[in-house]
Amino acid sequence: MTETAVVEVPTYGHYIGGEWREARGGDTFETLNPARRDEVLARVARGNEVDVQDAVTAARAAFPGWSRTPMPVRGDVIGRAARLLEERKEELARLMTQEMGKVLTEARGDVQEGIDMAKYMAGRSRGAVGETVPSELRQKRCFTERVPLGVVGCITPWNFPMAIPTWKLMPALLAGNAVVFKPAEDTPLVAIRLVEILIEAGLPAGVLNLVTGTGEEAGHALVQHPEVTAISFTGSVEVGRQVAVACAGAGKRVGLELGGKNAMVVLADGDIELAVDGALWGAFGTSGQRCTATSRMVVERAAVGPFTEALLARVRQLRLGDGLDPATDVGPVINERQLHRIHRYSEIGKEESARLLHGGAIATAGALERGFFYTPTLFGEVAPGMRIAQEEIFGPTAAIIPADDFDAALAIANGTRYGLSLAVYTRDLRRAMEAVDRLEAGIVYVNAPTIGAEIQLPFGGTKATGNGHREAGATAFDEFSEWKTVYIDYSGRLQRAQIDTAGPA
Ligand code: UN1
Repeated sequence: MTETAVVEVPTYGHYIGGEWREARGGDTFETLNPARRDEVLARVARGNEVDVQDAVTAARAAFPGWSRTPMPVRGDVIGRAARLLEERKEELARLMTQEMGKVLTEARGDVQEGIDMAKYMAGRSRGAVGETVPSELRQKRCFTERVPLGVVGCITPWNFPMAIPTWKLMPALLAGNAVVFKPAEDTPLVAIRLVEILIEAGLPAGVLNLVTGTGEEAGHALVQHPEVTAISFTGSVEVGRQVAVACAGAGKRVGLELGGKNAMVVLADGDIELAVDGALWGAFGTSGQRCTATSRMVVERAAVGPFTEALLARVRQLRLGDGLDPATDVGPVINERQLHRIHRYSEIGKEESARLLHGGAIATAGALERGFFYTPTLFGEVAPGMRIAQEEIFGPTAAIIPADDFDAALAIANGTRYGLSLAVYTRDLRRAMEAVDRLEAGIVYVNAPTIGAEIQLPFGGTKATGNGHREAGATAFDEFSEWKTVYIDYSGRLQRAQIDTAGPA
């Protein structure tokens, strides 16, 4: 007798005010494995404005106590979270591959980026947070310090389900804020694990609240809520602009980390083999689903032939598959909607008469049909103004754009609305430095692809990529704190600045 196995799918709630609970409306949604769409990993609470209200109320109540907790004590919590992340790195990476699709080595890197950020912030908790500045008056001290904002809403994307939440949560919490965290609906499980770790590390109830759900419901309610002082958002330009408008209307501070259309400039004097290694990793790592992905290769005309030939040979060898399989080079893309969006761009490229060198199709061979797999796609003879050279595709699609010379290559690299990450490959130091000066982006690489940012440096972009904020690095607190300037006059008399300033004694 055969029986159909009934697989029990675990259910997860929101974490509000120190307890796990169902959505008030009782609604849930499913999170699934993009390598096998029929594999439902869990059912998760689907939050709406009532849940967000509960979370904000809990955060407001916890804020005074947490903001007055000494920073090194807050840092100890983050430090313990770093150790727990490290202990559970492998388990977290595997979960991430199952939920998001990126290959296991990259998932380990994503978790490692979270560990790095937690360690860095724990260390910073004992560092200086302001400066002492001389007064023009005698017996007067002036200094600055940082104060938290209040309740901060952190809205994160699915492509770096651990790294990006830690870029936001760790500095926001360390600065003394209470947080409402709304992770992407495609990757709630990794977010739930991160919240569990922060609770285990000793975060008091209400300081961190998790509301899972969609951007339209939970995200929207968080952005609109009058008692949320600031929003930190990473996602698309389109949604980011809506978030910015809503925040402007409510007088709310907002940090935006949006899209990219990153380019590597390959000059004819560069190490072509090295550039090909970089292009392959930059364009097809994480199936191209990075805001930093190298989606354009701007190649000096003399090098176009050898570069294209070598890259094409490597692209042809890329193996698609489940990210848990060590033989896989490129995992699935996140969901069906993205799969079709990526495919639409292949059609657009062909309509624009770019030359399709490889791919351009949804992959359906064998087991791939069960998941959301897209063939690594390479276009040649792409003109800088084409849509495939201007719009963020967020998939395994790259465009080779020939350039007449160095100046033309830099102009093409700079010629999009984005400004996240740009790279140059050259052996000529003068041209490398000239490119560093002239490339218009928040991050510039020399002889390395456009991906690979490290957490101890500022991360973010210019132009439509952001709104001036930088995450991580020495700038990590800027988004999550206010400056307070303190003047202490111990002269015992009224001293008027700009008026009573005396000459030398
Ligand atoms: C992103 O693409 O959203 O530099 C973040 C990198 C990673 C972070 C990427 N360290 O590619």
